[in-house]
Amino acid sequence: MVSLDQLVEDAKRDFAKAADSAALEDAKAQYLGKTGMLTERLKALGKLSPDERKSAGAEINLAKTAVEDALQERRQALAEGVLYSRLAAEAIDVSLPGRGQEVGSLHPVMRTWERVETIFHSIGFDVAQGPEIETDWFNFSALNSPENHPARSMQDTFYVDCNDAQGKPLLLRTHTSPMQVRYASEHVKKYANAAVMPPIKVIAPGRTYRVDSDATHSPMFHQVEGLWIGEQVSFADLKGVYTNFLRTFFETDALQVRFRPSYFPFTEPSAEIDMAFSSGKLAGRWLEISGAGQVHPKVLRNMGIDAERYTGFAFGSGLERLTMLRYGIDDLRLFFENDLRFLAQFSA
Ligand code: 2U9
Repeated sequence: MVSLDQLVEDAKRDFAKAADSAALEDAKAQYLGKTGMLTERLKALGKLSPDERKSAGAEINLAKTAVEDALQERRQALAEGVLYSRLAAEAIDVSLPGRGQEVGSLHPVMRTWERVETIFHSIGFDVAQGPEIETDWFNFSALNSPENHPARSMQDTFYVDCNDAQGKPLLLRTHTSPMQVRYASEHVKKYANAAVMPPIKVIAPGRTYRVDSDATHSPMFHQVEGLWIGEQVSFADLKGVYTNFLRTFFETDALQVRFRPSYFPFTEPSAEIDMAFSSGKLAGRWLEISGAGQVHPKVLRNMGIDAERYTGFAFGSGLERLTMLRYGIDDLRLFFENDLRFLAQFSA
């Protein structure tokens, strides 16, 4: 039978040989397990006399403690080995350039949208909201748009395969005017019993749709329209409000503005509004920017307004056009390509 010292040495050697914790536990079983060598020796103590048992027991327990210490030490060494190899495998190369966190920004057309709202809000205009899928009444008929007008044809308007209560197909709104018709009609109902109807002052910005797609037209585009109706609201007011809007929007009092006679079914008289910068690449060139006019009496009546008592003006402008002129953008398609090299230039 080997000596206890030899047994302890053997255990230490076997533990050191164990390459992982499973092998180590196997080695442990040979010494400390139920039938392990040290366990067997402890069991054999029973056959000794009480005196012999005491000293032999003490020696075996010393050896057992030594084996247990060696086991514990090896367990810790193996665990550290596992940890270190994991740390080495998962090492982060802190010298790599970071992925960065890019900051998003508003689309340039949305910046214009918000800018227009801020300007008109500052002179007391409300902002209307409304559906993009409209009825024939709100989009065309209420606005005095003739039954045979080309805007109403399948080639010019996106129709939806679904009829309204009048049996007419729903459509994607071709301008933001229906929002103002809805707004004004609600306003009239709200003040039906008042002695005087407070003025209607509202702008309607939003997405609009037309069957049109080329370098200068997109099937979806943005408009902002405005409406001011009250007692004695005149064409002179239109000229003042709109000229001031343009000068504020483009941040120059040197901007020239002119009103040229035109025609729209919903306004009478009607005008095209042109503007000219006084400096820069486009200096001195008249640029068409908006349409406008005094709201047609028929349109006023369609909204439930007494056209003898109240008058007012309306205007309409493309948000893409305002944006292109403000930032010097020369191609409409840039707005819809989602190219970050373009969009990131508006992230200020
Ligand atoms: C109501 C009554 C009248 C809105 C108006 C225009 C003139 C106009 C175009 C400008 C460029 C559309 O985006 S564009 O192609 N718009 O010229 N729009 S007056 O007239 C209204 C609106 C609502 C109740």
